[in-house]
Amino acid sequence: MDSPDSLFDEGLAASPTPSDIAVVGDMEPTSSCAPPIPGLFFTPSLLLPLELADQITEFCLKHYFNQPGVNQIMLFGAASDSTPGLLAFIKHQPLVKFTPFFPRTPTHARQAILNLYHPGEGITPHVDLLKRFGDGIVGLSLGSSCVMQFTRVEEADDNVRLKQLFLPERTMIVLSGDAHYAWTHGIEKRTTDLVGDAKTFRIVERGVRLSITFRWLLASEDVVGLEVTKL
Ligand SMILES: O=C(O)CCC(=O)C(=O)O
Repeated sequence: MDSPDSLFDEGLAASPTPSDIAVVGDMEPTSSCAPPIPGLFFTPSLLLPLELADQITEFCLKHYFNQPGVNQIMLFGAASDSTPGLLAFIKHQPLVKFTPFFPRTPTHARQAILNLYHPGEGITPHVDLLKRFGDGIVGLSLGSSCVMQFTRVEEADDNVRLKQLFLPERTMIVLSGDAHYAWTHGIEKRTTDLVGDAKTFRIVERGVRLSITFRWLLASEDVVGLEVTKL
């Protein structure tokens, strides 16, 4: 969000002081280079145009998150060639060729989950419902950055195998294959993230983050509404 209250820019500390480091405790700096997980596609330089990002964020806040306590909305859309606004942008991004999200002849309904996170909030590591969604999800970060964490399903308790990726606002991530099914993804509840490498890093304050995650539904799943086209 490009609001005067956004903490994204003001939160950058050029060189963290020892007390900054104490504040972030045991966090490890995270880079915005995708960790080597098969099926994870991320290009940090690929940004949603600012105007489109602001427009979508404003629309969602006004129409979907206009009551206290609401932090998740699900939208559904029937199989269609129609790709308005946001979907039109996504459709033309090279990353999307790694998912069957835009087949030549659309036959599957689509779903968008909108999640709103305030600083300090996150999402428990999970694998998406296997029986409901097809492979290949597309996620967008709007309004604020965050660090997404990935853990191999069969080693879910082993922090050594934890991989992390810094998702700046307006970036897009694609999870397919192993990244979608053999790894959990989640966001730790934090108000700050440590970004960079072990020698050069900065502290980034989290602001209010809206994520939009697009999935497509398997044939057996019913379509519950048609609203996804409003994005
Ligand atoms: O906020 C995000 O980027 C992730 C959302 C997510 O994993 C979900 O809704 O299942």
